[in-house]
Amino acid sequence: MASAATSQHHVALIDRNRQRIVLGFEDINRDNSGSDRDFNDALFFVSASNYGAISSANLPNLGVPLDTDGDGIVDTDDDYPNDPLRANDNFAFGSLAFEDLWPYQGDYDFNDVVVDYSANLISNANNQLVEIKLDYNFIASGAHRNNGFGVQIAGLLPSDIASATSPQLFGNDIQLNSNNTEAGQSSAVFIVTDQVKELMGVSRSTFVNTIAGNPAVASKMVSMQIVLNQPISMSQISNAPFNPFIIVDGNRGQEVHLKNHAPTDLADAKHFGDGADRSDLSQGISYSTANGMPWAIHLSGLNTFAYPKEQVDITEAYLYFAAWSQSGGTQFEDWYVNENTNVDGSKIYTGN
Ligand SMILES: [Ca+2]
Ligand SMILES: [Ca+2]
Ligand SMILES: [Ca+2]
Ligand SMILES: [Ca+2]
Repeated sequence: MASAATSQHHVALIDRNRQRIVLGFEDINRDNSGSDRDFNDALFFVSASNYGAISSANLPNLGVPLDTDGDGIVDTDDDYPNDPLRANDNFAFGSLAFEDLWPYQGDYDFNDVVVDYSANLISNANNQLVEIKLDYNFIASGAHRNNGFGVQIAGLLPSDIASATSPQLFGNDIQLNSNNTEAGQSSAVFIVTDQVKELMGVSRSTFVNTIAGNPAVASKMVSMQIVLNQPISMSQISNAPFNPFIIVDGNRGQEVHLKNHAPTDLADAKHFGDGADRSDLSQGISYSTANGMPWAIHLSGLNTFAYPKEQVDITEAYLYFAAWSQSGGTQFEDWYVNENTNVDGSKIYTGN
């Protein structure tokens, strides 16, 4: 006869992932040296047509971490524990600033559109992309013009998109497909708004948050949800912010992109090479002056670029901006970090 401590020869465990009870038996007296006490000499499971009817509160867990949605990612690692199609958030954020007089350098104040972004690339249990969430927070628009803003995601076709949030449109210049991608584009393009100033609730003639002492205008957030028809490899698309651009003053063909980012299919090619622009699209060179100066900048991981005051040339506010640009971004990478020696604070917009 086994002692009280060793009399048990049967265990009942709950397998919450498969929604059943597992019964295990040890078939040799546990006080006998021949007993390996592995409790697997006979295994049964008990299932019920209504799992919720089983009282399992007192049953130990089988030892397998809980995976409620059964997608193979345990709950503690699953950002969407109740959604088998989604598993992980992949966040990136930064700030974008545009100069709108391309192909001319203009006043070069880089505050004609200033917009912060947060991107979330949502992947499934196979690390494939299933959805993109984009938040754009419009900060400033110091311009005579009412510019628009959009983003091309190279690697995604318009037909890859199941649905996208409707853009904030105020005019009639933008044509959309039924899934809210822009019509006439070979890559997926999402217009966020055609008129930043209308979006921010100000008149066309208002310079938004660039002139010291003028009334501040609240920033305006636009959230975009882009759902794919089928999961795709994460490597099929580039990293955020993808290929953002402004549309200048309702002229759909007039786009301004980050340096060496391609124009979309709807960009008017006739201005490449005009003014200060020395684009050579066949060489992948675009929106660049002869010495490598851009018309748009992206600062990864930064919340709101401290942009110049209205009509202040960025090279006078940030003393190493030109050297950074002309080096192709390899030197003075911290040109925008305020260390007193590289920034003229009197030329940065602070609201007053
Ligand atoms: Ca899961
Ligand atoms: Ca999940
Ligand atoms: Ca400007
Ligand atoms: Ca400006």
